[in-house]
Amino acid sequence: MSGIGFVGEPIVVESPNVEYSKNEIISRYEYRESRVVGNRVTPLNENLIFKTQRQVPKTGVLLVGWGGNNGTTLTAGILANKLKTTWMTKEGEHHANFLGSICRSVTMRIGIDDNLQPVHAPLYDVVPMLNPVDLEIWGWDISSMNIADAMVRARVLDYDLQRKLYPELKDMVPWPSVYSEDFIAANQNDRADNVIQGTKQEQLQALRQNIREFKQSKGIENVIVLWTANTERYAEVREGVNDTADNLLRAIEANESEIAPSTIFAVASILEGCTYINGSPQNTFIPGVIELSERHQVLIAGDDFKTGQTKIKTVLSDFLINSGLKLASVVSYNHLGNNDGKNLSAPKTFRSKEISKSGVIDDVIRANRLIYGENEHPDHCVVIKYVPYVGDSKRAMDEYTSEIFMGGRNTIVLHNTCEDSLLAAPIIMDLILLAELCTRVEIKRAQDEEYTRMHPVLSILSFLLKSPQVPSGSPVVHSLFNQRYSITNFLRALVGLPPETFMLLEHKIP
Ligand code: NAI
Ligand code: DG6
Repeated sequence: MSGIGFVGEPIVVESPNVEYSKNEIISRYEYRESRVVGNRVTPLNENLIFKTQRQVPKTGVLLVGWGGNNGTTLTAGILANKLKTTWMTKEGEHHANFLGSICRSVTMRIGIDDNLQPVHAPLYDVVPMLNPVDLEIWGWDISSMNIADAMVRARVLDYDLQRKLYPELKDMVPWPSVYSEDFIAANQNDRADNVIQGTKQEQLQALRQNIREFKQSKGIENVIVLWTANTERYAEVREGVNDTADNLLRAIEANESEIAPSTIFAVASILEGCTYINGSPQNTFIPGVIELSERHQVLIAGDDFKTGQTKIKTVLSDFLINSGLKLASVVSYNHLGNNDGKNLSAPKTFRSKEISKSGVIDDVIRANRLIYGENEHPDHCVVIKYVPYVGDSKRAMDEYTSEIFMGGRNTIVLHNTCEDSLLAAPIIMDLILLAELCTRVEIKRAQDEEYTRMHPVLSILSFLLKSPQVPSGSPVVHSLFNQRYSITNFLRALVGLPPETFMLLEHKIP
């Protein structure tokens, strides 16, 4: 019998390298790399031990920008799954689902069966993961509109679904937030009726108090703070202001103008020991914030959710260049009519998005010195236009031109139409679920006494982010499949399984 097998329950690895106890999974893992000096390549092995807590703590997420399209769509989507809501459209009855989430809708190969055929399992059955319907959600917004009306304002979900969820969401009212007109587009001003007054230090204290009260009132053990508010302009990195953790804390006390609202949120979150995720492109993680996260050993991840166009771009550029074709020009147009598009119509906020969207093919280019000279790079142009009529239904048009064999040209044109927030919401959920898992993982070298938490900068979440933050000195990987296998291989490592190699040697030895 042949066919792809599927395990529909939590997997248990039987190996001398893995121990399952009531509370922990301990995995002994041989990490293999090769050191290259000139043309000499030496294989290296390092023995590591992972320890994963099996009990998922009660977890809450605080969304900054809760009343926006992403925030309301995520909240409504998780609630609809929890309530198993069904709704009608002209196509018939729909059921809540988690399509678009790698944690809930993707399987990974875990081995082979007796017939040497692959067997797959859901990611959430490899190690214990938070079930999204158990997540407590709350947040802040500069707009005081309750989440039910904000969902209606977003014009993302079907009418009948909105109607069914409205009563459940109408009493959820975002907390007032930190607002600075200088950091987002002026066209957002009329939304800002829910703002914390006072100095930056007072704002920081108010946010910290919100986090503490959320924890206490709902009995939450682990809080994650996630920015899905408007894209800000880049903050200037100034010596003595935001270049070190101490300077940043002093600058907040001194009410310095160049401290962005998102940075105040990141600082509040870190000081409260809460993982902070940045879903927008701005440079929230200025050096002072990164140093603070390292000092407090609090996890951070960013920047900018990776939904449609950029995912395709990283796949296509990888496909073209790693097929030996010379990608020479990439032109990406977007138009959209939601509030994100409105905010991005200002040059300073557009610039943040342009930087984030433009860097995503750099690593695949630099890895190939056969095709590209040292400073050579394809033309790469990113255009975003605000067209209110299309609402959340973003249009992305891309043209890829490559040089092929013997002077030929290969041009690929794509047109993608999709509700932006329906792509973003499951990605936000995955960021929360994977970040939560990372708070339960500790690691050490076999010879070390003590375990440590993972490096606070969570590069493992790169699959979900356009412009991944990585630990200082670590390479940034944009290739989508490499990013995905870095997640699934990491999960395999937590239960003592070797990385996926795709070699299928069991079928190649006569
Ligand atoms: P949105 O404009 O609908 O929502 C943003 C919300 O943030 C609004 O409700 C606004 O009132 C609020 N806000 C603005 N400044 C705030 C502050 N200082 N504190 C608290 N709330 C504040 O935008 P949407 O579509 O939800 O996107 C959110 C962010 O996610 C944007 O930065 C966008 O660029 C980014 N993003 C969105 C993607 C998508 O596919 N939808 C993908 C990648 C990134
Ligand atoms: C215009 O592109 C609006 C943006 O907020 C994007 O929709 C968002 O960044 C998603 O971009 P991408 O490239 O991941 O589809």
